[in-house]
Amino acid sequence: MRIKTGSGLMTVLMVAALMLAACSNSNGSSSPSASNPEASSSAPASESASPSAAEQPKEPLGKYPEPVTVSMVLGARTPESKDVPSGLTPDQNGYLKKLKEMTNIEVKYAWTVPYEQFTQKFKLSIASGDLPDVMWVDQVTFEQFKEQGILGDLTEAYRDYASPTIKKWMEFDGGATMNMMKSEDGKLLGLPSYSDANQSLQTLWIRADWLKNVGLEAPRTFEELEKVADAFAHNDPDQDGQQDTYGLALMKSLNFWGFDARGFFYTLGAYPYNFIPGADGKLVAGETLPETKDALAKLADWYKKGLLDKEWAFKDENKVVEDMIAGKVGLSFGEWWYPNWPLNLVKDNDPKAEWINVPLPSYNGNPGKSLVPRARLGKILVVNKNFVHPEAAIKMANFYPEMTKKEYNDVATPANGYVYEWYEPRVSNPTEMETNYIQVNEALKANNDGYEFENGSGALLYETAKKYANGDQASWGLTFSRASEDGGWGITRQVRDSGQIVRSGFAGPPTPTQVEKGASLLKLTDETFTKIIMGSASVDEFDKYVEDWKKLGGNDIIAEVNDWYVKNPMK
Ligand SMILES: [Ca+2]
Repeated sequence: MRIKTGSGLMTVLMVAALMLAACSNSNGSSSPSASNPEASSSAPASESASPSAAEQPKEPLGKYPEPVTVSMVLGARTPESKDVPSGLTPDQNGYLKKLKEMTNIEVKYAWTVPYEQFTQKFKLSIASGDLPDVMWVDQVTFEQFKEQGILGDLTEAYRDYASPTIKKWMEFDGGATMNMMKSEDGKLLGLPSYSDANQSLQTLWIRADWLKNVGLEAPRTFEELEKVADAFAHNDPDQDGQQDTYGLALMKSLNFWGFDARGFFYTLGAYPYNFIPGADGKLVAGETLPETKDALAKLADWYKKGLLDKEWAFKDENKVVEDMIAGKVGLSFGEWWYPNWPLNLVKDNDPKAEWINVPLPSYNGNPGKSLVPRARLGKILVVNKNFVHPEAAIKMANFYPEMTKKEYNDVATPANGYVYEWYEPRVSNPTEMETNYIQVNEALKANNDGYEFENGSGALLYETAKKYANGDQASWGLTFSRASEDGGWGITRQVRDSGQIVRSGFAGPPTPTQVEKGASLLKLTDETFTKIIMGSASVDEFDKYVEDWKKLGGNDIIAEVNDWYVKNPMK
């Protein structure tokens, strides 16, 4: 155990820790600080002499003997629950009262504003240099603060105080996201909230009842996929005697969050809109590669053959979803969550509709590999370098998951003034999807109603899956997205475990050239790709596009993302 002797930690706790370290740690090299005169002299004698203080262990939710004030700022969302007592203000939040009771941490807001005004107000604080002790920031702000040397070191506070739960969450992706929060000399400058990047993995959703009607199997190759799309467009898969269906759901943005072309591109080994490691280890822009040209040629061919909706370039996600619900399309690339929306609505509208989920087909003998982003990063917990209690920030992060435990279910309610929307930092649980999946399937196989689920959402999912097994169709969406072995998450984790994925390499904030020219380059990309697919530009326009893209800022962006990549290598 190494003991920090720098500024700020010379408190009662520190002294307690030093004494503990001196007592319990026989590794002589690691405890010179225990006898460091600076350490003992900088702590007020009256406090350090207190026996109760000396017994303070480094506990994730350990209570300070004296109140510790933490300044923060808040953009307060309107609470979702109508049960929150009217007139309650953020400083009266039940979570803050409980935090004080449990840890003696007293949050004081320098200011609070409605959520919509936060960014503007916070910019003013940054400009004036008047920053609070603990902050919950986005990645752009994090990088800016890091650059400006504003951030305090959380390395030891994390090591000594992070709860087993928080540590488990941080280690879930092998520490990859947390490593992005480190300074070049390895100091931890932020605690990230992130979700499982595999949630972005692309699979293929197909109407199995239509497959049966046209006499085909679920496609395993691109050629088979094309046959299915052709049959869905031309062979009356819904058997109503009308030519009223098309082959593949596709919305106007090729790179979106659903019903877009990502899965099609990935099937063909093309990764436009992403930076992926090239043959020489450097990152390359997927939109400039020959695989993307090939995929665009295929899409143009599908369009020409009538496998795509003629109107696809004018349809947003809502229009495409309308088509799915109306039974006009039975094939869509997408993520694990589709059954929960909108496929459940398709079934509501047509009880015969039966959806299955399969991995991306292979192409030219190569398995389809979905892109998985390097990170799905949310907010980041940081402390001001002038803040003397960085461990208090870690305790505050430990506190929220603690409050989600069963024993607090009846206490931490909106009616009691507990407003989760106002409590920061709220680090999200990246393991929830996978843990729930594993535990629910264990419980289902053992038919064990007494199973101790780690998450409340796991218990709920188990109940829902049982209802579905007993014939409740309304429970299909939740069950088939999150629990079924052949459903959304079931197939996603199968693909994950098979290793048939490609990781994007860049997960930094927008680079300077991206900020300046990214939007116009994106417009160039979208317009060119759309024209090629619609046949109003030839596929060979692609070569000219690549030249233009690079000249108009793309080359600078590639250089910048590689600069970031060198500093943030993938393990
Ligand atoms: Ca028809």
